[in-house]
Amino acid sequence: MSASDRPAFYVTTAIAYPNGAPHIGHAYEYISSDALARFKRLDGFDVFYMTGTDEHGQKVQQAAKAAGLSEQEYASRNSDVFENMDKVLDISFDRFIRTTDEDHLAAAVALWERMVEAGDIYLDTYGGWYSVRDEAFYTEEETTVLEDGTRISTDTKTPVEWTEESNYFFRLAKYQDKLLELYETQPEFIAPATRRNEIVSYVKSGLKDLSISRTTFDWGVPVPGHPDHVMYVWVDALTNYLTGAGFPDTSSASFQRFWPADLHIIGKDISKFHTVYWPAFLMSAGIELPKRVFVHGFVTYKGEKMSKSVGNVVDPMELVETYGLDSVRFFLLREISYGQDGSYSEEAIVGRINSDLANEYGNLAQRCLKMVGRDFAGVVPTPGDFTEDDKALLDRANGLLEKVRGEFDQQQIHLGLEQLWLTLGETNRYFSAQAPWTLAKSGTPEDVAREATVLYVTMEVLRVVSILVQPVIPASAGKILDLLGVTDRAFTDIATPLVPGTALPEPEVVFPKYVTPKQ
Ligand code: ME8
Repeated sequence: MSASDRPAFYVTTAIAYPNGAPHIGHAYEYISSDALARFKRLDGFDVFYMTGTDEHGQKVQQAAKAAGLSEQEYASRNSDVFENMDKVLDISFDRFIRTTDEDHLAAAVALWERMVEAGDIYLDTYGGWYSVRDEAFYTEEETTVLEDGTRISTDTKTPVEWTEESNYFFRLAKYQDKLLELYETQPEFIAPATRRNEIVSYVKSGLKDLSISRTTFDWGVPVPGHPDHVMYVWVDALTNYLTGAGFPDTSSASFQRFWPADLHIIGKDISKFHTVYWPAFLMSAGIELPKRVFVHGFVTYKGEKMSKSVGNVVDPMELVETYGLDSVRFFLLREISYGQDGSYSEEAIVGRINSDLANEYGNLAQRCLKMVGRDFAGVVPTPGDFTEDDKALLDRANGLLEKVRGEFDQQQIHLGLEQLWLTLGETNRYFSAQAPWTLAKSGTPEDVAREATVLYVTMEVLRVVSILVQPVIPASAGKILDLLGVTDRAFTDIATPLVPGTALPEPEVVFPKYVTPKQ
């Protein structure tokens, strides 16, 4: 099927501030959205998956100054670090966007002009408590003064400074009712539901117009016609999702195909920007709204927030070095309920590697395939009639696609994995109960025929599970599929069972147990 025959699916991550090295929270967002993108591709969609870096604003400008580099140079260097990490993590992005890209500047200007045309932008003088770290203004009531006299944002604990300037404003208050109507009529617009409830009460409590330009620094997109102002970094940043689809050329094939975006994946600290400001900007500009914003939780280290000062910041590259890429990908997606906060620890990751990957999956494949090698000349054995137990297990495997798809379509990645591992658990119990090694030992023609059936059934379940787990652990699922002699790996191929007589490669261990090195 050519791309144009397949339904389109546009999924994005937040674009990171390249003002430092990527951390495990970034890696988590990329790995989880990558699993969702890969799932859709295998499920027959023409996927456009975008990630990138958010390079303008005071935060990046200050970091560049501190590093003694120009903003452009500094942003480029760090953006490359992010892009390189994506490659190490096997993130299957179709575009890595940078907000300094030429086409993005044109998109940001076009969005601004549309909001001006709608009469939603005006000039006013404004004073407020600005947090550079959050790139956000706070009202007096939203701040707290510490004992040493520093004022911070009560919510995010970041320092704020009184900032007064003549700014352009966006008529956000005007969109309050329209936004509430959106949440009401399209409840799936914000997920999980707890996040939607938070946003609904936030908007109900009243929206103020939003300051959307700055004159106190110049590292940003110049406001059209008023180059003494640069756009507020969030106006520029959010527009990246439109740029990716080909905006401002709304009649282009890509825009027609991929806009509105199907899914924005973001973390919980930026839900307001994506579910209040962003739809309001788009309503003003007369552009269709994205279909869904899914808000994931934060990754903590043993339940504690990671911070440079505490010294518990986990470098994702180091984790991959220690445990292997697929183990890290699997751990993050299986351990943490997607949409909630979750914690990382060495013990937890080793536990997942050894129980879920090495024992339940790898060892089952290894035991089964070794017997196929030894007793059936290394070709897929020919099954006899299926017993009730065989049929029950095969039916279960055949029903997996629908169940796992149901979970992935709601971004419940952990529950999709749960389905696969429940089935592996069931298959391990089946394998022990059928004891094919005893059948092999007896050696009678009936027992050997039965052994062939048991091994075939086990291989069939492994085939289906491996096809379905590819989005999460692409390389290792691929290796198991190689060992099973499976070349057709899309979800539509699940319906086509293994062909008896297919020659198999020499079995090998795909998931070794992790042994913690002695200190
Ligand atoms: O917010 N666990 O960039 P950013 C999980 N440039 N996710 C985390 C996390 C953690 N501990 N810490 C951060 C920005 N994140 C803006 C986005 S989008 C138009 C502009 C997530 O580098 C965070 O929630 O601070 C966000 O989704 C992403 O990492 C990038 O954060």
